[in-house]
Amino acid sequence: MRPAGNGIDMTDHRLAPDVEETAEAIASMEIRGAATIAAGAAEALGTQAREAEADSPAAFRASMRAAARRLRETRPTAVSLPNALRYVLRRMDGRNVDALRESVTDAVAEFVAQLDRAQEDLGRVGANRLADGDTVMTHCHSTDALACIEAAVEGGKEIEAIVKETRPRNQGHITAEQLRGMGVPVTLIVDSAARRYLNEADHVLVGADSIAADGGVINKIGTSGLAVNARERGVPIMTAAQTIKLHPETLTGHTVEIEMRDEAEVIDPETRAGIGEIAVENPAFDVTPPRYMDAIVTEHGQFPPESIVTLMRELFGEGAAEPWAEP
Ligand code: RUB
Repeated sequence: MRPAGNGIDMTDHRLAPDVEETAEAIASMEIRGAATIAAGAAEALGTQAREAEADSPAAFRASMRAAARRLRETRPTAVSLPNALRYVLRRMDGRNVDALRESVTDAVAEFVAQLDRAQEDLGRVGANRLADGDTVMTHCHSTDALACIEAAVEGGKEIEAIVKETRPRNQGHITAEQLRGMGVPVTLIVDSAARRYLNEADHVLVGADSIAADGGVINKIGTSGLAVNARERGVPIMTAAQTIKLHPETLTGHTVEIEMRDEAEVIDPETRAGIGEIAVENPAFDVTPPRYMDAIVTEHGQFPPESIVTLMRELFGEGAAEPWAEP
């Protein structure tokens, strides 16, 4: 099979324009953050189901697989993306195209509702770890992490935040804005000031793109350094992550691919040329070993990182199929 450059698969199925747009938005980070990516990808599959012009169940299924493959290839690290595609494709069922279409639409609605519910539930768990008057240091922008602060604030606790700007994309600005929306006092700092300001923090709170079977937390680049510093300073650090972030392939020994992004995010080409011949690297994520993380907060409660494998087995079995692959 040879997909055309415009995203239209020439063999047996066309991708709905919304699938192509969503894929481009995920790749360019217009849609970003693991939970939001998962919801966007699932909804794009829903559009594909509605708009697929399939004259047989086999053609419909093939077009759904093609859409899932296009979405899957956008960003490699957040496992919520393939987990979302798996959730929907596994529930695709029916004897004719209409029934298949309906099963996908239902699965997408169920998936998105579940994401929202999981975030609310884990928010309440995470909020229990925060005390009235606490100051929380954040890294990047995580909707799961913010759900914990929001639940604490709604529960009447006064929380302050120290927000790392998170170079190179400055997702800390989004975090700062959303925290202000909750009425939380915010101090924005550059990433390299984190260790100094840990003296004033009661907690470090981050999200996750993937969680490995050994309890390693894969999150925005800089998380691991922050965790090591937090441990050295005696500041507890927690990851807020709904179970869609658990990486089933790590149960069978696979490692999580770390996305390398465009060097121009680090330095603009003109400034770079002025410096002279230099190498530039831009890894988007890093791995925090479980020994530097105090707790992983999920919608099923909080876990020491080393025990997350038990929950992973329960929810995902011993591995992960790829239902988008051609049979
Ligand atoms: C975002 C990031 C977030 C996690 C969790 O990276 O690392 O901490 O995705 O977010 P990027 P959420 O900006 O490169 O996508 O809790 O919203 O799923």
